[in-house]
Amino acid sequence: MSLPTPAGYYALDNHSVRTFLNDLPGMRTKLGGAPESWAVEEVGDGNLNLVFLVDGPDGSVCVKQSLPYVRAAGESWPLPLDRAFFEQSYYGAVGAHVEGLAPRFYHYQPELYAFVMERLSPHIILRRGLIEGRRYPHVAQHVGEFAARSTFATSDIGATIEEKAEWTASFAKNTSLIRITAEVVFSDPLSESPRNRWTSPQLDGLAREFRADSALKGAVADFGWRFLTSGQALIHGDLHTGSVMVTETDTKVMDPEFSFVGPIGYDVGAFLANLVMNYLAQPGHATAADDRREQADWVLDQVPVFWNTFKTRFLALWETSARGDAYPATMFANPSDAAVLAARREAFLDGVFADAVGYAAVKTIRRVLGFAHNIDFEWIADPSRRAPLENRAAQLARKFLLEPASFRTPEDIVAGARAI
Ligand code: ADP
Ligand code: SR1
Ligand code: MG
Repeated sequence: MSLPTPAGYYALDNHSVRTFLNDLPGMRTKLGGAPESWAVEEVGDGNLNLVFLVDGPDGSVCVKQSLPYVRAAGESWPLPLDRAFFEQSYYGAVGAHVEGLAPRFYHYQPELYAFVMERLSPHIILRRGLIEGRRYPHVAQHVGEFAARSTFATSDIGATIEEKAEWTASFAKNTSLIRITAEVVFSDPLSESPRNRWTSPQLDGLAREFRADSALKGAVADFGWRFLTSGQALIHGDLHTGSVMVTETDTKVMDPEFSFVGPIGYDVGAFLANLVMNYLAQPGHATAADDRREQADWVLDQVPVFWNTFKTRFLALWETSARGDAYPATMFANPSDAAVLAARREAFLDGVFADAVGYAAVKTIRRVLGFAHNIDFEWIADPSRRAPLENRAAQLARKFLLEPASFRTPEDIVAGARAI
């Protein structure tokens, strides 16, 4: 049963979304014409929400609304509506820092748990583009830039104690989605959970073996603890390739409903993991005309591009825009302090990288053995072709977790992915 909904809430449909927008003067002007003339399509293909694209003669918008349950599971998995509040709060908190890299935000309607944003067009979801064999020359740099700017600006290096406390307190209430992550990403996949699924029977042995691997479970649990307790910055919380929309030249990061003050490496690791999974899945999308080897190589090459952009931009912001209370400039005012501060900055970024590798591993295992899989693998229709590729991803993830000393640089990740 889905949860009782508060007064004033109703789930929008293709008809009522017109009335909703027509009653918002700014939106009526933006779309132009009469509501009956607007083209409306519900395109939600995510796990949780309704998403409407509305096109009028003068413009377009996108409306996203929470449902009182997990869309991918149906009403048997109730879910509070407040994720829309946190998604729009995230845009409010980081929007100015990630100008051009996220959709423009227009309006939040609290009682409907719905908001209106820029309709991205002709953008498509990055994951789909990569599966189709397309390349996006700027995307790894753009997402690295987004991750650096959003996390730096909301960390104790880029923001004051008082500012960060506001985000920490407010986003700590995003408990429904923090719980979903704690369960479906960290604990379920290596437990006996009725929500888990995998390519069966091919991967039955893998699922059993992973659930019996105490060392692996210990490592995942350590990262689960860090996820819940490392309040380093306001993070997106779900920064996979399905949360990025692209054209050849433009990149927009969207869907930040899982945001909260957590570990920076969780965002970085999410994107890394999804590049590596796409790389490993490419042979499953090969055709007689295209063996996908070049595409796979290109995707894997984006791992260092993404990390190096993130690191360079984070360090540059630290140099120019540190106004927070951690590593305060006043404490490192002597010229002789410079080398120590530079070493501390390097060590901090090394720590983010080590975290990212661990989170990447956890997020890979959940896509093979947990509730929510990704289309990189799911769209390989033949299970006997899909299973070995998923198995490779899981084995690589196990190495990331159990042999962390072997994965200290993005080149180590590239080498590990090629070798698996
Ligand atoms: P969920 O939170 O349920 O995962 P998403 O935010 O991922 O939903 O959105 C689902 C789909 O809606 C995306 O895959 C994308 O195709 C489409 N979409 C979402 N936001 C926009 C937007 N601003 N412009 C155009 N399409 C969008
Ligand atoms: C129950 S929802 C599972 C997943 O969907 C979202 O995209 C997040 O990745 C979440 O973990
Ligand atoms: Mg979502």
